Amino acid sequence: MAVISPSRRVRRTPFTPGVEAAGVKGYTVYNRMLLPTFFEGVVEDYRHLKSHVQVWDVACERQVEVRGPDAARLMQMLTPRDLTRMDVGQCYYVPMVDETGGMLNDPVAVKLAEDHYWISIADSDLLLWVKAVALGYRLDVLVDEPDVSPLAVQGPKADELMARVFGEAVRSIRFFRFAMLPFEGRYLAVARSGYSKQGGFEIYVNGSDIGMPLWDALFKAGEDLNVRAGCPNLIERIEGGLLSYGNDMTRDNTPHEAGLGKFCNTTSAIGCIGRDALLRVAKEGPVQQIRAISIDGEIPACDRPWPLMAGGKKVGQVTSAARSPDFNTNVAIGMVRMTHWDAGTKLEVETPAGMRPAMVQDKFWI
Ligand code: THG
Repeated sequence: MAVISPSRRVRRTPFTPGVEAAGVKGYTVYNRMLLPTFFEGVVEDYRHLKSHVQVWDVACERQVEVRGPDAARLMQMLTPRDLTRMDVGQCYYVPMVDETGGMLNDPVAVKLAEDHYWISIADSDLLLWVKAVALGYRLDVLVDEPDVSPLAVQGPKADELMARVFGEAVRSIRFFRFAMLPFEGRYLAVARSGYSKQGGFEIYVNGSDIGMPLWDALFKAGEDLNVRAGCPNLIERIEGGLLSYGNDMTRDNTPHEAGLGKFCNTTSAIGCIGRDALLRVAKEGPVQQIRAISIDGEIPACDRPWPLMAGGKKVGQVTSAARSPDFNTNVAIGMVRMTHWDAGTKLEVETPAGMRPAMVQDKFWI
């Protein structure tokens, strides 16, 4: 296997020394930053994530900071989700689209104050878009990338580990809300969220200098909990239907096609970019949509879209796939045309290793 050659363009994170000491075996690049992909092995990591607790270097979930008198106005321009009821202390999963309704990113918005937000971005250069929108509309806001690096604590023992480091207050944090909790004299946003279905937290580490001290504190406190370094797990995230921007949807897709129509309030989110385009798709409905798909037989890594076929015609594509030990099938995410998207529909998927039988599922596995 080839390596990723280190250079300034591929940024290390505040936690990279810890990740390397833990024996990281695979990396990908996300927002021009290192993101671990496995430690022991994808299957070993998966089993451990579902049984114990892991600490994830997800610093590559970079923040776009929006601060100033027009912050709320800019945020509402950036997403078709209605933000009028969003309180300080809340996180919202917010699709962001261009003027055609094409998805630009699917970040988590974090409301720190009435005039202060972070946009915790997926893998696209959203900072440039946000800066350009703010400049073009002459808004009174500062838009920048702060020195904030998320560290996730995920798995069934995440509450216990976090309570030992941040105190019992973490247990009462509700899903997609955060509390400001002290670590080494600095207050950090600690949210109940994360890119797994196993439960857990994300710590928005404000200042690279406390990255390794926090990493070490979590490992010291979790020794008897069998804490390990981990990372977003391909198998578990497909089982849970967690979408990956750039893989499962791109600028070619609307949020409705991506199954994110429930996060779009096109009638109330007035003034958002892409509203007119989305009003049309919301009214008529999408002609293709994300589906959970099972695949039989041996499959390679999915590093390009695999055509989904029915009667010799292309009716969609698989964009993420992996063997699931717990569900004893290959679990996959695909975009399927309306004519073939009903649960139980039998299809064939054209993988680089050959044709494989596939079936549209009624829901994701977890
Ligand atoms: N956490 C934070 N930032 C992120 C991610 C994250 N930025 C990049 C990427 N992940 C953005 N994409 C997602 C995708 C799914 C979810 C969060 C971010 C997610 N979805 C839940 C679900 O689908 O079950 C809950 C959504 C909801 O109900 O609001 O958590 O993971 N900080």
